[in-house]
Amino acid sequence: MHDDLLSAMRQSIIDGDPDRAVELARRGLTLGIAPLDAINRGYVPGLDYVGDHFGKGEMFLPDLVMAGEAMKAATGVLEPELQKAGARREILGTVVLGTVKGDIHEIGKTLVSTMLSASGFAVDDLGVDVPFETFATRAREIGADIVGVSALLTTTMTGQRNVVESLERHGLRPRVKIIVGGAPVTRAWAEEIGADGYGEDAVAAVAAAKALVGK
Ligand code: B12
Repeated sequence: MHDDLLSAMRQSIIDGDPDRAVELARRGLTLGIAPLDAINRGYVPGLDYVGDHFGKGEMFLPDLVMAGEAMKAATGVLEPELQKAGARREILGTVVLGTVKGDIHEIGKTLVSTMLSASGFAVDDLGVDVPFETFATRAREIGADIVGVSALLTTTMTGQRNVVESLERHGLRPRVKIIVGGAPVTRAWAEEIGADGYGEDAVAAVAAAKALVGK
């Protein structure tokens, strides 16, 4: 169902066309496509295509930048819809979330943030390129239950280990739990660095967070 629309969404990312991506997102909502389906089955395959071709040297940095801009434009339309589901719920827990230092990838982290709030978590989103220590200082300040660390580069995922160590140094472990994610991150990596949870996508991130607060 809606295969043509989903493949047009994918193409709008490959073309790096924010206006088209927004128009298709609005059309998707009108047709009753679930926002998360539009993201995961429409737009993300476009990002994967651009990422693969960039990796092979067949697409270039401007293509990556424009694909990212188109994706942000589409999620700008879809995320408020995801958010609505979370209105007026009991708070399940507080999460400090960010993309680790040296890394400016924000799309997946922001999607995780939206899905966590839509599921009843209070989320303090620190943004991107977040210094290791900031996760710990913020978690202490607001009495967070969980710290979530995103990394999209093999060179920055090692920073997730620094965040775990920083929380230990601040005496916040094991009370404050840590979840990690991002394209190169695996469950095995999460275990190796001593994180408590891992999520391969935003839905799994919510499941991991709920398990850690016992819900
Ligand atoms: C868009 C994009 C960009 C955009 C980002 C725009 C933005 N505003 O975010 C821009 C142009 C800035 C960019 C820059 C670069 N990029 Co880039 N980028 C991508 C691309 C195509 C898509 C990433 C994305 O948004 N995916 C969609 C989201 C929804 O998925 P996600 O991020 O994986 O997030 C999901 C899960 O991972 C998980 N998750 C994410 N975070 C968290 C956190 C927690 C706690 C949990 C539980 C779960 C979780 O849930 C999310 C939602 O489902 C990827 C390729 C790819 N397919 O991943 C390359 C990619 C990540 N980039 C890459 C590279 C090399 C770069 C650059 C170094 C390029 C350069 N030469 O400058 C720079 C690095 C800049 C920096 N210092 O960070 C490489 C990384 C290679 C590697 N192994 O390290 C990739 C894989 C492309 C490739 N094949 O070569 N990039």
